[in-house]
Amino acid sequence: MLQSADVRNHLEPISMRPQTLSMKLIRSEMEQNKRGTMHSLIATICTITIFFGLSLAASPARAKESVAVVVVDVQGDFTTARNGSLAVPNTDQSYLENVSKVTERLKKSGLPVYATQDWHPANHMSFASNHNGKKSFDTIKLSDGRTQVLWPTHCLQETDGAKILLNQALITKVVRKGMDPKFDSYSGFMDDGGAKTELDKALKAADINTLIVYGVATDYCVKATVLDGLKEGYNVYVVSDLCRGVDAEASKAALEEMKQKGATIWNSLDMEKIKDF
Ligand code: VGL
Ligand code: ZN
Repeated sequence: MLQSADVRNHLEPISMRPQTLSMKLIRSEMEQNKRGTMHSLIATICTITIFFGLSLAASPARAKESVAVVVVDVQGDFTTARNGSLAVPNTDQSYLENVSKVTERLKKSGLPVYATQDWHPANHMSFASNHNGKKSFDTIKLSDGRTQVLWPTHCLQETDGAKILLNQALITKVVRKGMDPKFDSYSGFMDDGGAKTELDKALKAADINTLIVYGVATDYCVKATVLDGLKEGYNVYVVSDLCRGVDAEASKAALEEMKQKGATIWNSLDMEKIKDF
């Protein structure tokens, strides 16, 4: 015979069922609400992800270019326009006007313009006059095995021939090189002894990661500056119709080497190409 307590014990689970059910219903409703919230949260996250994914796809996944112009050694002594002592072929007045016109356009578009300047003391090792029995364009072997071309005296500090032939107002900063009599310095970044100029520091301080380079001479200072720029990690664009070389064949080979090593060679400057830099 069942005692009332036993009955209660026996029945209690049953009597609780309706309550449990309704609680379960409430709970499942709450869970559905929670799930709803979760769903809209996931949907939002998806939307944001897709949006950013698409905008990343639209602009390639690379750091935005911060661009500077580097005009290499556009100085009197390197030009026929000024009867320079080391005049590079085809550097007449129309070349200078073209360089000025394009540089002005770039400057007006907001880009800083760095101009390198060959700036030698009279006792510079690259001058033929400082080597007994040697004449201009002879070569000598240096003690470390490198070959050095001997040049006519050029770009002597404080002389007209050393002047940069660009409107001063266009130039953000002049970077001088070749002041150490012991080392030549074709590169705007450093001399042959490895001593750095101010260029890299100035560009880094201005957060520049991309260079547009042109000037003289294609086969010497432009080449060396471009190759060092690539080594330093810059994206480098060379505007070949604004470059002039000492030797035509060597200049062609120099442009090829710049390209091989990662520079982009533009035949001419197209402002359209740089508008989304
Ligand atoms: C350069 C020879 C000697 C140049 C400078 O600017 O390319 N060439 N010094
Ligand atoms: Zn020089």
